[in-house]
Amino acid sequence: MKLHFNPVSPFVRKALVVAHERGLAAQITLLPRAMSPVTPDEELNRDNPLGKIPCLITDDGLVLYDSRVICAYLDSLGQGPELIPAGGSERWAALRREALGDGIMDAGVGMRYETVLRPEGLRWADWIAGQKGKIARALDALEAEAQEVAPRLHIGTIAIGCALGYLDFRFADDRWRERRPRLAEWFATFAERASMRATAPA
Ligand SMILES: N[C@@H](CCC(=O)N[C@@H](CS)C(=O)NCC(=O)O)C(=O)O
Repeated sequence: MKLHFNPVSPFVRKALVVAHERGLAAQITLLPRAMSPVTPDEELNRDNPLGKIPCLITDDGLVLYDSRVICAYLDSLGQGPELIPAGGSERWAALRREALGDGIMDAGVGMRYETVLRPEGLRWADWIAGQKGKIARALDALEAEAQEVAPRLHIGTIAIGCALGYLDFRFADDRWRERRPRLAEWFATFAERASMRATAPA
């Protein structure tokens, strides 16, 4: 398998954590990409018309995007307990938490583009404040349910772990841990997993 990748993308990290947890990481060749919404990469665009990473090319020649599809594919291969629960309330709780983690990453990546890529005179403070509000509310919701989040490794906890890792990497000054001690405690343990250590943003 081949993966269009960048080591600082939280969505790529999510796919790679799943690959590590399923014992598949060694089967993936990484194809480094350094594109952005304003500096497209033609090779990536040929595989993913949306121009986004992660994008996986399977050994059968299937091209898969986005991270949710790739994670579901990797979960269908590999070994050990499945990361996407097959059914029941556990499935919907895991998928909902995946959406929450992905949403934090979407808001964070969007803010990063707004502050780094967009020319200074065109930046929009209200839009950035709106994204910060999404992240703050999502973190508060996770703090409120931290006890339930903790016990099981699944796609939801992986997405949340990658989202918190991205906040530490790009927005450390925002100090998300303040007022969220239970989530911070959960993440301190989760971040020590071998899969998380192997994929930490450089
Ligand atoms: N929903 C997508 C989001 C992927 C995404 O936003 N990736 C960013 C890098 S972190 C990207 O490729 N941005 C380039 C662009 O938007 O043109 C997923 O889950 O894979």
